Amino acid sequence: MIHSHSKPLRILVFRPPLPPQTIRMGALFNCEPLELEYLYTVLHDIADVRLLDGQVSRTDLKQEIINWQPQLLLLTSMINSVNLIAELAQQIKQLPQPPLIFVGGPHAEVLPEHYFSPHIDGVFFNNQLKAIREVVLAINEERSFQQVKGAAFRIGDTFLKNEVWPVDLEEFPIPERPLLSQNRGKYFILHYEDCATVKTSFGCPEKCTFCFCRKMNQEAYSRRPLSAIMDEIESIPNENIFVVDDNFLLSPKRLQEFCTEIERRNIHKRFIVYATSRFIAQYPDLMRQLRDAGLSAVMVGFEFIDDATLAAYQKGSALADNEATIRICRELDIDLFALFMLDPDWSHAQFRKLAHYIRSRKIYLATFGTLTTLPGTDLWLQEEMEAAPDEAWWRYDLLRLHQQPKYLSRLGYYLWVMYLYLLPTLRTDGLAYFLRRSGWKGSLRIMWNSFLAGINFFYKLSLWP
Ligand code: B12
Ligand code: SF4
Repeated sequence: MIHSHSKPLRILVFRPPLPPQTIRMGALFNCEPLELEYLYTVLHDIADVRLLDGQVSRTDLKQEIINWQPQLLLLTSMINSVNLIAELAQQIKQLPQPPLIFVGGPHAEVLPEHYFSPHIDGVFFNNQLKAIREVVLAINEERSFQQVKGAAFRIGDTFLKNEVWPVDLEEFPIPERPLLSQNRGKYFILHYEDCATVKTSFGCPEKCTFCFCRKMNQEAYSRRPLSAIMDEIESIPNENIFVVDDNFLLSPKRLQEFCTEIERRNIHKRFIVYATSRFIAQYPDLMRQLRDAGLSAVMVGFEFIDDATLAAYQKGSALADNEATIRICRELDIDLFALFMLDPDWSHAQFRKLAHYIRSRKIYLATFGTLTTLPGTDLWLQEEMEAAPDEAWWRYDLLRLHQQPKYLSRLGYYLWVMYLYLLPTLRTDGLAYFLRRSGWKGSLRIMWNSFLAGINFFYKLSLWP
């Protein structure tokens, strides 16, 4: 647990544990909760701030609140924890002197109204770091905070949603990272151990209709100044850095500058980034420069294996770009995490085709999500979806089915998902790849963790289909 020196207002910042229904992939990746550290950074000079990461340590939140008596509880949430947050808030409000409860995070950024409940006092959806600081300053000075922009506050039975205000990325803070040092070794992505997280840009200018990320940041794409990013990277002791931008490889000019700065400052890191296959296919030379600057892994939304489906979802990349990406990454020895989508309307033949594609292209690192219509996306609007008042938001873990598969039983569908995940470890060339990347010990750990994730997958599905 992290806390700053004694200041007037006590603020507990909490990342809740995963809802019990969540199919845990935590054995394969767990990321530094940068959002908690950002909140610490902008608040610890005006309040006494404690950070609690419920995903790396077992925490009894209620007991923590009874013991420490914070006046403010800040909760961070994604879509899968909307119900859990509502339940937590309800329980906490039953305590004798409950704190004010504020919520933020990726889902609140697009759909703050999903958190409007009688037990929650405020929801932050834009320029959140500035907004929360304004609110805390107002509380400290005993002023009203209900007009603060970028947030919605409960007034009696209704929520008043204030206007948005522009984020000034020139001023965006460089986060202090107390949790990263305290939980050394607990944040990792597969074989990238002890991994820090950095965010350099917000939103994405592409137009994929299933994508939630491009709806964040008020549907705009904006970037932090490069000099601040380089200072931040320089200040991180960890070798591995996961850049959590939705799309890091966008501007060739900026990426050239990035490479130049890495060299000039003599920085030696390994970077894992998200990118599109169109960019990688278009700029193989720049990819080589980036590799020399430390780019070690790219996570690329391949999504589907035919152009018609890619075009139908307005994916700006074509199958030929995916093919070129496989080739370029292999030549440059960059880890390629290919992100695929599975459509519950597929027949066995279509699943077999995908399995064949993975095998024939020798793809060893891949994820398979169930094509999910996330609220707030273009797809959600196109399909005229509506959420039920008692919607089970924990189902939105991007794996679970939301409809009966067209040609398969539910079990049949999930067996395909499992098979596709296990495919690389079932092949000798896949094993050889892992051995080369992580050695015997690392490979055994990854295989053991995959096995545990598989057991967890079916255990959770049998309890909560
Ligand atoms: C890294 C990442 C992960 C990491 C975990 C990261 C984490 N910190 O918990 C891993 C890989 C484990 C992961 C898992 C999952 N993820 Co994820 N993940 C991301 C990714 C790529 C970046 C998130 C990040 O680190 N951002 C950096 C931090 C600093 O920004 P932030 O969280 O948005 O917080 C900012 C503000 O919101 C504010 N803030 C945050 N909390 C609060 C609270 C208060 C009170 C206030 C005032 C402000 C505030 O502070 C920050 C200031 O910039 C996003 C994509 C994206 N564009 O966000 C997807 C994303 C958030 N993930 C998503 C999903 C669905 C999941 C999973 C449920 C399923 C899955 N298969 O991926 C699981 C759930 C795990 C969980 N923790 O509950 C979705 C969420 C959709 C939604 N509507 O909520 C996203 C948007 C991707 C997508 N496919 O659309 N994820
Ligand atoms: S490229 Fe990626 S982040 Fe950008 S809109 Fe498409 S899916 Fe979303």
